[in-house]
Amino acid sequence: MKDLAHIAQVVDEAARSATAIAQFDGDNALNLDEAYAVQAMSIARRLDRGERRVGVKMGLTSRQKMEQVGVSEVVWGRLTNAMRIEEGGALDMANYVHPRVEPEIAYLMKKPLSGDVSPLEALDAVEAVAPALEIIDSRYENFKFALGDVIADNASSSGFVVGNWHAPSTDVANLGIILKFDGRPVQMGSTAAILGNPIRSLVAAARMVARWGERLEPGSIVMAGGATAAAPLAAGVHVCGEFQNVGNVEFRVAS
Ligand code: 0L1
Ligand code: MG
Repeated sequence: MKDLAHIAQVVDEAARSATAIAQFDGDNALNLDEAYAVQAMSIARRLDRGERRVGVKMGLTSRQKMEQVGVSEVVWGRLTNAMRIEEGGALDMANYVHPRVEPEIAYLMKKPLSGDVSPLEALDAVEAVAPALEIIDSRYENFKFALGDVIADNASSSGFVVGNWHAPSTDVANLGIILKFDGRPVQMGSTAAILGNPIRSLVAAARMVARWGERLEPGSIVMAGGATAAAPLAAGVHVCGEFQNVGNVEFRVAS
């Protein structure tokens, strides 16, 4: 019998102390239900320490991302206020194991959304859209994991930065993106890489959270998933995501 609460403690401690851990394999390999149960328990530990839920992240929403980590299903994780980095702010490498950054689209919800919805219904629940960057940091050694591992580890969620909000009618279906380190392009892509259109990620988020008795809450943020492969961060680097039509989003890594 697997001790899911103990596994939740292990992943939570790994994230809190920025320490790499081994995958859960053999008798401890996690199926999907077990993995999402572990994720819920590890986030409950954060909430017990005073963090607040502020939204949801979708992960592995592009082919490039799936290929990068060898996993082929969309996943979701939970965002807390402690993960948010101010736009233009700084990140301290000491709080991460091996962080990577990827450009995304963020949705701000104005109405609750849950279950099977159409793209139009999803858009009707949106208050605003913004360019965003996600910092992912798998707590597993060498960024190597199976599907159950990564779900248990909150879909590698560790930080997010949101740029300026725009009206929900803003067309974000196919925007060019350049991710730059110190002014040098390190990734290029389009928001169309996010399930063909980021609104599909919001539709998937509504469906997936409902499976766990949750809904996307008004005022919460949904990170729609990476539009390019994730780029490894290094001390001292200045990171800028340049998004066609909707502007830049930036932070720096403290040296
Ligand atoms: O946000 C993501 O797409 C990451 C999901 C987990 C896989 C990874 O750590 O790259
Ligand atoms: Mg992501």
